Amino acid sequence: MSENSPSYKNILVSRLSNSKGLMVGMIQLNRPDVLNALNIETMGELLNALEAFDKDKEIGCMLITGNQKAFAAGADIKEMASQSAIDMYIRDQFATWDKIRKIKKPIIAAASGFVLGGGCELTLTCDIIVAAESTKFGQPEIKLGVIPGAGGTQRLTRAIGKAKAMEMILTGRMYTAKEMFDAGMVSRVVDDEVYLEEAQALAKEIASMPVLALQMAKESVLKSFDTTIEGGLEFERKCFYLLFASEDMKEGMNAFIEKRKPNWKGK
Ligand code: DAK
Repeated sequence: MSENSPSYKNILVSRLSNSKGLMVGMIQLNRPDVLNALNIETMGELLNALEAFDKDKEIGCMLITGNQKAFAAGADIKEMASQSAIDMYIRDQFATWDKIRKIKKPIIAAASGFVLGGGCELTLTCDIIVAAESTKFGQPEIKLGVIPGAGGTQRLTRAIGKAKAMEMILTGRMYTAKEMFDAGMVSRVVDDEVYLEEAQALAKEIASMPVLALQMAKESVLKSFDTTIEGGLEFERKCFYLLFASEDMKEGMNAFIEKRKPNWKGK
């Protein structure tokens, strides 16, 4: 079912339903003339759509994609070029990027074509990256006289380690999907013809899981990036205990014992 809001100019929004009627919220970046360059308006629309899906009880998982030629070739250079440091500081137009990090439900990036700069950083903000074989990943900011500004130096380094992240960021070169899979950033590389179907199938599978457990699993995994092992284990245990207060936990365990399929309530 397509439900594009007329107020969105740069993204297409739709819902995909799985066999249980649970939904995936899909967002397609749609500025093909500029390889989906992420201008401020597009990022605002993306954030709005993600936040709406995050609050929507029917949605269990979200998917962000672009088109065959580009997931996104970075932040919009033409929009950025004339800005002063103080303009950027005062307007804080990039604050939308921080808010994407706060989305509770899992987000899958279905990547293809160019995934560069802010585009690459956007995939790193997602929770799982499925990439078409011919996808090209890169952090070319160095060639523009800057550095990654939306988490690339931090999330990429955590995803693929210091040596490879340094090479990518210091050279600005492009890397294949297979290289990024081998490096541990991409979870799955698939044929160009089917990358979107594969990503959608994965999103539907995830959307069929109990949503509170999905959210707490996501939160716990992300916690591992900014805490000690002790702190992380403690956080995980509290989430585990907390889920015993959910109806879905009772349903999941009873369904197992009664040898039937669970019927999730999302509470
Ligand atoms: N911005 C604006 N326009 C872009 C663009 C971009 N990033 N990338 C491509 N385009 C436009 C081109 O200008 C061209 O427009 P016209 O000339 O037709 O008007 C059209 O898209 C087609 O591009 P090309 O003609 O260049 O296509 P090619 O196939 O020849 O080349 C390319 C494809 C991807 C190799 C090339 O377009 C390219 O190098 N693009 C720029 C890639 C890049 O440098 N990306 C990094 C941008 S910096 C932050 C958040 C985010 C960021 C920073 C801070 N905060 C939260 C603080 C992110 C920064 C960046 O991403």
